[in-house]
Amino acid sequence: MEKRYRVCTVQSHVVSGYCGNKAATFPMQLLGFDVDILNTVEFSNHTGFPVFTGKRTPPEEIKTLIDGLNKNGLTKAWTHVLTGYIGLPETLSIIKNAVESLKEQKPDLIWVCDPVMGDNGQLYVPEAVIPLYRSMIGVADLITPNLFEAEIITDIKITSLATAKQAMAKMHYLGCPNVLITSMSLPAKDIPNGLIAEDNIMYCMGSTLLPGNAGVLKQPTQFLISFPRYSGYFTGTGDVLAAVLTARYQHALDAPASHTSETPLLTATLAAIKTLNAIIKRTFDYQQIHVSPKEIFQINSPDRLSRPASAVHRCELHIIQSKDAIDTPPDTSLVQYA
Ligand code: PLP
Ligand code: PXL
Repeated sequence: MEKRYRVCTVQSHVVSGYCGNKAATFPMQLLGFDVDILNTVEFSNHTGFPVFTGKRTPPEEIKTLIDGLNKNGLTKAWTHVLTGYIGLPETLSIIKNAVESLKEQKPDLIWVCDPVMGDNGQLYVPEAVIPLYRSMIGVADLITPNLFEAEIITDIKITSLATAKQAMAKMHYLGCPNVLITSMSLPAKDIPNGLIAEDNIMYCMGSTLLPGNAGVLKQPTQFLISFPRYSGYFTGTGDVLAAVLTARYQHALDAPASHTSETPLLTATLAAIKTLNAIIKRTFDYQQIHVSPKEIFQINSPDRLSRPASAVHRCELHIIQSKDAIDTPPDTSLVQYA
């Protein structure tokens, strides 16, 4: 019988556009998952617009919803939990406790945790969230920090391949068996042979260290993948990546790559990046025609009020239009160093 998967996704909701749960739901449904949606905020639109209205869900409301689900036994139906932007430390604690207690009943529940805290040196959650994430990483099966988040979690400044590897080791030490740093740049001297070193290229780095191996000092299995960086304005890319990765990771566990020693994390990451790349490329092509360079410049301004809302709107990710690329990742060759 075909296996059934049901994921609870805990992230933002926006009425208009695609980030958080709005970006994660359709791809996971398309990839065969039933999706239970828990919204941590309900905003008019993403926060890159000049204005956003709405509210965060108070932590006690999240607790009430989980209590209701528990009473009907509905949380037991979850095979996966995906968490993204949560924001409030109290909510994060509630989610951590819920996942921990579910895992006691159901040890094979998979938690994919995107520890959303900030980007490009800027923290957009209260500082109290930082130690909480550190303490919960040992409960997660797969974490997807961006470069800044990996630095905050590990207290290691990542400026090279060596420091990236140290940070990976620390996140394994904190207890997470699978880590994917979703986007980073590297100094040219560190780029392995065969990988492209150019300004418009970024890297993601993955590492797997299964807990059983830790005691025998086994080396983690690591990989580095390069992908093109497009000069436009994109919001929700990290959310799509984590969602597609969640589904693809399960698919990789169900059908392990038999011909190679490829880890499920690598198989899943290759598929997820091919899909995300196609979504970004399609969005980029649209922006090239419909958003002027001046508007892109204005949108990237730190002063949100000077951003033209209509242009920000024209930058939304083309997720629905990319359903073919979600279903079947395009056969683009990704340069990969393992
Ligand atoms: N991964 C890929 C393949 C991307 O193209 C991008 C954005 O362009 C990201 C990840 C973004 O990751 P994050 O938003 O987590 O920094
Ligand atoms: O994509 C991350 C994200 C999550 N939630 C909200 C956002 C964004 C990005 O702008 O605005 C509300």
